[in-house]
Amino acid sequence: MSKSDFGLIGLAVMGQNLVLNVESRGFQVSVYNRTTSVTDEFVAAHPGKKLVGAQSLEDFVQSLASPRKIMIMVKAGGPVDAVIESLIPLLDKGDIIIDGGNSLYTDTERRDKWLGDLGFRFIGAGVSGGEEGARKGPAIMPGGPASTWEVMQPIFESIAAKAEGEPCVTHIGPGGAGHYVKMIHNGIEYGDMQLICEAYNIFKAAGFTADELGQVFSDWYAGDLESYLIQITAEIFKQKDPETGKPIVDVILDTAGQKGTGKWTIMNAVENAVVISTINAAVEARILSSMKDKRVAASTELQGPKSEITGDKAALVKKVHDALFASKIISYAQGLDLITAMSKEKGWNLDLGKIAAIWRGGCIIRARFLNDITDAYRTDPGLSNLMLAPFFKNLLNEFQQNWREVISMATLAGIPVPAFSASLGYYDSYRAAFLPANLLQAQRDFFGAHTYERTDKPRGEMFHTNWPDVIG
Ligand code: NBP
Repeated sequence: MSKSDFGLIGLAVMGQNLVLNVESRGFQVSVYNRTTSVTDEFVAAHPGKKLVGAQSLEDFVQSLASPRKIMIMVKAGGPVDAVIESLIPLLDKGDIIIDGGNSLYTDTERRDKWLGDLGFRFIGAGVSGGEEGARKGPAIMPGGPASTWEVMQPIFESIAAKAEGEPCVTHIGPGGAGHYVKMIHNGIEYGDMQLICEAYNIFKAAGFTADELGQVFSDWYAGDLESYLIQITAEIFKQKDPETGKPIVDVILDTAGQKGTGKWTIMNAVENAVVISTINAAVEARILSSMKDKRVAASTELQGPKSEITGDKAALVKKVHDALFASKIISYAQGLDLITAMSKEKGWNLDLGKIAAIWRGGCIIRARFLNDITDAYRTDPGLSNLMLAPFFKNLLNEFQQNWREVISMATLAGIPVPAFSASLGYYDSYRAAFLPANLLQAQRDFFGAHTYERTDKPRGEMFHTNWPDVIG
């Protein structure tokens, strides 16, 4: 039998679909899974396809053409190291290992050095799009040496989604840059999802039925809010539970799960002193949602207004559209700001125009307005914040009245809108020539002699006041 062009280890949902995608582009693919019955079942389920199922890692490695191109698609963390360790004795120098899972970028940096020192080539590639994306075309964010990317480019470009005729894959940067950008993608995804949920909660308080909500989101999908997440939300509202006949959304328990990427994004933002308040609010909203028992108990203890919104439904749809769109711009602005900061910190020289361009297809955050984000960074690669690009500046100005009204309305009705509020708080703080940090500096100087700068003296010159003694 001829040697395979590509090998994949880890035949869970992502691995299986990626293999079928690669095979469908004309490549022969070898596959291996720790639990070998999974390999057998997978190969047997796809007769006539150019698949080689291996029972041992040795057979798997031997079945691959040189230089070997091996993608690992296993659970992030220890399993990735375990697979790499068992592969190392079987490989030749120059072989390429690609980690396609959601690995923490610092793990990718460590593996990049580890494998590089041993003479192997390593790519840490973020893959987005879930099961369907993996099968039909994901967005791929590969990081590693440019020379290794060039070897992988034909396969990656053939399996990636296409947007405006361009493949949704590009060489992101060295080392852990690919997994880093995937992590921020996921942070933005958290923000997007939470904002949609807050819009839903307002509509729910205004008495919208699931059918009406399905229509609102379908209409939004047909307009400027077009995105994958808006599309699936419309479908969710239309779906009925086969057991009860009720809308499925009404029988799903309101406690959200999360894996690691949202939390990692927040930790990285704190380390880089970048504000990602919308994404923070989204992660915290999931945490609060998971405290179901405490919330149910507190709901009869802590008082608040009746969560009811009245008024014209069509007018409310327009207002919430504007609040959602404005908040969404902020969520992307914050995520991209963090990428900019990290790119500087690490000397990665990341191209935000290219990153926005590959997010236009295949991935979970794909959205029509990513075309406008791409244009904004292509026009001005040094853009200091997305909000300041003329297109987005105008939109934020156009939407801000309704944005403020929706947050006020929700707040007065006691409906939590943490991500909408965090987004507006960011907008208002960012555009504030004055913030009350003068008082904060006075407090710091009072209790800790931390000193302060003065408005009437050059920056950098520090002053201290002899404050009164308040003890005793
Ligand atoms: P999982 O993350 O559920 O991992 C399951 C796979 O890992 C199985 O093939 C399992 O083999 C293998 N595995 C484990 Br667990 N420990 C192993 C070990 N010590 N040695 C060898 N293999 C081991 O699979 P997934 O949901 O397909 O995701 C794969 C990667 O892609 C993850 O990093 C995930 O975060 C990322 N990702 C997932 C999605 C998604 O929508 N699911 C989207 C984007 C990215 P076994 O069969 O023997 O247990």
